[in-house]
Amino acid sequence: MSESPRVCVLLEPDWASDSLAADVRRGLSTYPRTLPPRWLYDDRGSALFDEITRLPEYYPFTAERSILETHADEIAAASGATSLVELGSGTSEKSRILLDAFTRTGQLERFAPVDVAEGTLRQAADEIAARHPGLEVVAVVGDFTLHLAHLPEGGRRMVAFLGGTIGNLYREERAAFLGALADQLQPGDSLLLGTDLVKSADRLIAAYDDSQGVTEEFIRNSLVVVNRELGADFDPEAFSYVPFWDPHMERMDLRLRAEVPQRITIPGADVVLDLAMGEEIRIEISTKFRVSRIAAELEAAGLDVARVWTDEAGDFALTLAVK
Ligand code: AVJ
Repeated sequence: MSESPRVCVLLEPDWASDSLAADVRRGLSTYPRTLPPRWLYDDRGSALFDEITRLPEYYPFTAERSILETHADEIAAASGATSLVELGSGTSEKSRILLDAFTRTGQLERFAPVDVAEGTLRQAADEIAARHPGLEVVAVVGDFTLHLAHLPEGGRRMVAFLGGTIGNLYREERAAFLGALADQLQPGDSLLLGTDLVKSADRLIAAYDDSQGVTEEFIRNSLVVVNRELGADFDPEAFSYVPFWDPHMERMDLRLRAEVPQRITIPGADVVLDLAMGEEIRIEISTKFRVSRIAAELEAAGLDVARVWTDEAGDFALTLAVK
């Protein structure tokens, strides 16, 4: 008999529209104008992201999965964890590879996926509980930047933060996030961090400007989310998609550019936005790392790098860092 998963809901019912309104007010009034990427993942956005992971150009997904497939047993052993916490778990597709490895070693007692998308989270938690009888599954509906203080405690924990999502954060945000996470960890607990690595601009641009236009639609969907949640009147088709590689910041910068001058009204955020022709809104950054920089940022947060794994091509890295 498998136990049914416990679900902890940390988000207030109006959390989404309240914090979206705050983000929109802040982000659209400063330059470059921005909308934070966390709002890309409504149902439509999550489905589009899923499609992105299957695009031939989008190498990070396959690269990270191949590292996990090759090294999951070593990762489980090196962490010594009895509790696996996954931040931004989504469908938990990748943690399944880790869970299978932990099951082979028999060391794992608890799995705690954390995500803002409650439906997806519940479904993943149910499936995992059914597949791993005896494993305690605690699903946490929460935001990985806000709810680090409420991660399930007990045992020796490994917190997995996969996919390269940390690259969405700016340097200061990464430092704040890693510091706050390290503060929550006990000595012996660890972080398994997935990061995309610096590579040729051609391959990076291809990965974020795919020939089928899926990424473009994913980025444009952010305007649809603001229209729906805050009653705004963005015309997504009045914007063109501008993805570029910023070689100084070593990050992809994904923007939407107003093709015509326009006024946008966003009642739910009390904002009226006048955009000149050619003005841009940054929707997402995706920072690419060098192994030395990952280590430096982790060490600055008080975490010691224990192991680094990369795929054969050196496209992506998984770093295990211990408190
Ligand atoms: C899920 C944040 C890792 O930055 O590569 C993919 C999101 N955006 N294509 C990334 C994304 C456009 C993705 N992360």
